[in-house]
This record gives sequence, C-alpha cells and structure tokens, in this order.
Amino acid sequence: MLIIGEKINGTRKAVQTAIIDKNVEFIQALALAQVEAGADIIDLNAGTSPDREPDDLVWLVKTVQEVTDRQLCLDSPNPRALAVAMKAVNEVPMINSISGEPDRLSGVLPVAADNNCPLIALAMDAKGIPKGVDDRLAIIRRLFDEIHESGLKDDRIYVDPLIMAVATNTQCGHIALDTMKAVRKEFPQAHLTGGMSNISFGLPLRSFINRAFITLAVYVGLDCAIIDPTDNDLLTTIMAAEVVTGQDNFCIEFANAFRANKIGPKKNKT
Ligand code: THG
Repeated sequence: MLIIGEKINGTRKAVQTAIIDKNVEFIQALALAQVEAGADIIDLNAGTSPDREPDDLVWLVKTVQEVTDRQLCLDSPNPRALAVAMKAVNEVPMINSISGEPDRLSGVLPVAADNNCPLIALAMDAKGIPKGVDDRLAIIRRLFDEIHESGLKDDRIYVDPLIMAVATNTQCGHIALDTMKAVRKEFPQAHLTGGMSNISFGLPLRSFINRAFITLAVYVGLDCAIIDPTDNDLLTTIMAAEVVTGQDNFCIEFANAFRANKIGPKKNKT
C-alpha cells in the first residue's frame, strides 16, 4: 500500500495558521512525523484562498523539501498554483487532482502530462459527485479518454471514487467500494486511492469505522491510501488486510513490519 500522509492540509485550522504565520518548524515537524510513521508521499494542501494559494503552495514545497526527500503530492484544483509549485519541486510530484470539471481538466491534465506525474482522477464533474456507481464510472471512462489523449499511461493514474460520509448517506461506503471494484476490472493497470477518513465524519468511534472500511477497500484493490499515517492502528489494519486478502506473499511484509516494531500495540500518536 502506498501511503499518502494527509496532515499538511490548509483546511485544518492549525495548519492554516502555520501557513499564514510562515511557521517553518510546525510544518517541518508535521512532515517528519509522517515520514517517520511510514508515509511514502506527503500531501500538500495550501488551503482554499485562490489569491494566496500559489505562493503558499510554493512555500509548503520548499519548507517540506528542506527536511525530507519523500515524494510530494500537490493537492490543488488550481492550475496556476500547480504550475508554480511544479517549478519548485526537486522531484516529480504526484498531482491531486483532475475531475470531469472542464476548467480543472483542461488546466491540470496538461501540467501532469508534460511532467509525466502520477495523477489522481476524481469521479466527479461540473454537476458534482454522482450518487450511483454507473454515473461515476461514466465520468471515469471519459477521464481516461482524455488521459489517453494526453499521453499519460494508465499506470500513472490513481482513481479516487470519492469517499463520502456514511452518516449523511448510508450507501456511500458501498458505492465507493463498488466503484473501485469496477475500475479495477476495467482499468487493471490503474491504481485506486481515496481519502479514507471521509467515511466516518459525524460518527462516534471513527477509528473503528475507518478500519472496517479500509479492510473492505483493500479487498477490492485499494493500493494507495490518503490517511493519517501516525495512526498506527490503521497502518496495522491495512497490513493485516493485505495478509488475509492474499496480497502479502508468505506474510513477509507483515512479519517484517512487526519485527521492526512498525505495527502492533504501541503508542498511538496524534
Ligand atoms: N480525495 C483526494 N484528496 C483529498 C481527499 C480525498 N485531500 C483532502 C482530504 N480528502 C484528505 N485529507 C485530509 C486531511 C486532514 C484531515 C482529513 C482528511 C483531518 N481531519 C480531521 C478529522 O477528520 O477530524 C479534522 C480536521 C482537523 O484535524 O483540524 O485532519 O478524499 N484525492
């Protein structure tokens, strides 16, 4: 499982404050905590203020690159912010994301294609997030047509079915899982990703809901998770799910992670 650490996100109050105050130490500590916990990629979301976003995203890129060489994930729908951040990165970043929204597609896809970036593709368009699996698949097929046109290969694409809160729509866990299953079958070279904790918004005992959901997602082929990597129980659950779904040959990854004290009962940070 490729782990994208989600904690540097300007929609979180503390991160927003750190961005405004240019608090280098705070952001670098968040980056390092995620690297130490096992994040493969660090998501950078500078928040939603369109005037500030390009400068803020460049500042986040530079600040995080000073302390780690982990791959970055530029989390923005704004082509202008992505274009300037692309100039600041040391290594090819992941881009999060395109969707069927025309401006986003025409603005972001060329940036990703020109740089051969791994690219997250969301199952939504200008009309929003469709309720059902068929409509989400129709958008994803249309996105793949455009992606192929751009020259990007399927194995660069991370499809996000869009995981919504079950507290607001009881079926949305099921819909996300069925969408993943269908995408896995139709585009076997592509990857599957998503913001896992969205599922539990508004519910008590969120970590249990997250763990139940991610286990099922691993079964239908999730291979890249946007999560809080400092949640050790969640990482342990992911690896256990890979074991029981036959994705960990001879259970070697699980055994090694246990021996290295990377999973299992220990302090649960954050
Ligand atoms: N898909 C894609 N990208 C995404 C999402 C997605 N990027 C943003 C988001 N969803 C995933 N990232 C986060 C980042 C932080 C938090 C949750 C998801 C988070 N949430 C706290 C909580 O859940 O209670 C509340 C905020 C806080 O701590 O201040 O931290 O779905 N492609």
